[in-house]
Amino acid sequence: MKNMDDDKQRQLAADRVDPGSGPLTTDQGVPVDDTDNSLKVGERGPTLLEDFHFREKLTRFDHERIPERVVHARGAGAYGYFQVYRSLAEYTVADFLCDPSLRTPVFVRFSTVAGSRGSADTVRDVRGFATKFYTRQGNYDLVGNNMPVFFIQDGVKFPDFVHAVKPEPHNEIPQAQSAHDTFWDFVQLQPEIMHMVMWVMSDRALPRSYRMMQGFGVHTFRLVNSEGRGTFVKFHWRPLLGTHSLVWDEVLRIQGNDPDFNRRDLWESIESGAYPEWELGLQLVPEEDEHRFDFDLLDATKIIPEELVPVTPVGRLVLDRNPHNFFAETEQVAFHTANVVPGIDFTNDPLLQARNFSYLDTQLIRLGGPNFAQIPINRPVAAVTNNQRDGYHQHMIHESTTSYAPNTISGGCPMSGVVNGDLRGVFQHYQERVDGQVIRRRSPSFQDHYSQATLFWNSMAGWEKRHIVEALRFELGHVERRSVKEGVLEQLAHVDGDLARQVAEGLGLPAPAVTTPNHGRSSPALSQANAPRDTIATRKIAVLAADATDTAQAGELIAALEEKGAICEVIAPHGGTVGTLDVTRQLSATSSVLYDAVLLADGGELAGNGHAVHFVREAFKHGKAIGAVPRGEALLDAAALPGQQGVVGPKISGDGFVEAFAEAVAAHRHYDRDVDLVPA
Ligand code: HDE
Repeated sequence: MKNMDDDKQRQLAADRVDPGSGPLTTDQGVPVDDTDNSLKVGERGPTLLEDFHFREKLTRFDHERIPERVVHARGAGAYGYFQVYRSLAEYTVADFLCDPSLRTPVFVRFSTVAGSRGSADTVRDVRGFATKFYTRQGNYDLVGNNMPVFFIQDGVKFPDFVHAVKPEPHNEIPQAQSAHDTFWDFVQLQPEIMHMVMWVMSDRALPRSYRMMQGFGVHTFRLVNSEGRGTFVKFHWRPLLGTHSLVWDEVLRIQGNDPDFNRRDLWESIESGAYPEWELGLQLVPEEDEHRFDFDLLDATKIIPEELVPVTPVGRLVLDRNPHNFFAETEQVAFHTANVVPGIDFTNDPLLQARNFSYLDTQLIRLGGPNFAQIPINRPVAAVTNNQRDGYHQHMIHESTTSYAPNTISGGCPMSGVVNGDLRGVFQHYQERVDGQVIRRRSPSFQDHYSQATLFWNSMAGWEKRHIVEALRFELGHVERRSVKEGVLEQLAHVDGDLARQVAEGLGLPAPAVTTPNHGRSSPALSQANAPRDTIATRKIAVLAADATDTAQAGELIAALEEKGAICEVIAPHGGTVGTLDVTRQLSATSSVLYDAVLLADGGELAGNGHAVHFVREAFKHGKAIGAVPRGEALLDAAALPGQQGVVGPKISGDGFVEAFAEAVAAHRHYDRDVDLVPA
């Protein structure tokens, strides 16, 4: 069911305008006779200043851009709803978490971090996962990432970190990449980054789709119930489609083939009715257990291993509606970690504290003044009543004669929401006792920078470890200064000696002499190898066909795979049709990297087609499932693949083939193939 009529959509409807078929007018509503020629003295003469339409049109154009976000500039968003499974009143008074019958409207924006607005989607980077809940008690923003930890512990380091990872200041190179000297120089000097470096060098930084990645609130937050009791909480989003990644070589090629890969994927899936879904999970820690762990809950470079505190599923998020206008909605949406509602509060995590300053501050410059909460996408569905007036772009016409409190002239309005001492429904800050010396220092409980980086490494499957080593070799291979590489190797040696040695070997540098012994602990929940792989829903399968293809048979296979939720596209040497099948794209105009799997519906002609052979080899190199009907055997032979892992057919057919192929596709990637020999 499309969520057309929630409170937020009803509110937005009043702001949506359709220029329709009316006459062209100026911004003042004056009809314009001609927008193709400026007003001139004679047909070849100078343009006149009095041409107000021409001046307005150019002025508006000159002012079309607002500053892009200083980080997370590139993104894509969608509307949907959140619904809790059961009341969480035991932990929180947040209305939207206590009423299972309530669907709270949301807007979610996914993003990359380092690149500019126009950078490619598939880069090695963290992904933002920011959710605005339009609750009846006001807007709540959960501004998270697809990785559960962060680069730094204290917000005062954020400008340093961002300056280091962004393009270098002298030549603004490289775009949307961490593979350069300044980032790794920062890494070698700031060991708290090492846990996050492990995540960013892993496949988590290459999500197959925004719809197939986890989300995390990162910080420890606090839920507060009606008795004022606090419970520490970590927020987790889990995608129903599973957590899946691309491979590095593929990522590089997608950047050229489709720089909008993730954005398009989100848009198309929602347009087609395949609404992405996540489950919200909570890790709950009673206040009295604050010091139970060998790390500090306030340290955003640490996870709470799921084996210590399980993730309890509490609700679901569904995205079911694309925005109507990218700028008005996705670009102007303004998230802020301090947008909380009664029942959700902060902790003293020094990173979170800094964010609570930074997000409001950044919107003032980005959106041009203090009234940005009145922009339709940002406006709460809850009533806004206060004495804040004036400033750039005030859209409301406040009619009261007073704008101060207390007052008698307006009967004391707007007045505190506390009626007869009843505090329910108003935001009350959690009452925490804090004592301490005013001091500019990091807590000793924040000093262990390596144990969880090692935990992450130990938890990886063999192929995940291989990918991390390859990623580090690539990144450090792009660093020019030997001293920086050596400094990073020394840091890696504190995570795991073998890891440091493998990276050093690739770089042709000596392995660090001093290594820290590995503690040997692991957390299986961290490995993507342990994530469910039980569906082919929305996986894109390229069906390679040609004029001689038995299209009746291919059509049946396509129908059977689509029945399981896959999306099949027919790729052929030419456009138009082959037999009874419509060709989605001709071979020379597409690439295997845009698909999750390949079905060889024909061989003969295709076996002699370089594009087709390359397509199959490249898909194999990237670990994708390959299915071949008997007629496809010649193409399979021409591709000369070294190995059969994830290759189905051509000897089996019918239902057995469909089931076996679907299983291979659901596995997502077959990483243990020997691909070094594949010339693609
Ligand atoms: Fe952000 N971050 N951040 N960040 N962040 C911004 O806000 C900042 C941090 C995250 O789709 C900015 O509106 C500081 C952690 C997301 O619009 C800015 C610190 C996490 C988005 C800002 C952090 C995030 C942002 C830029 C360290 C994961 C995109 C434009 C103290 C939990 C939201 C803007 C969107 C955006 C500051 C650290 C996630 C400048 C100072 C940790 C998903 O305000």
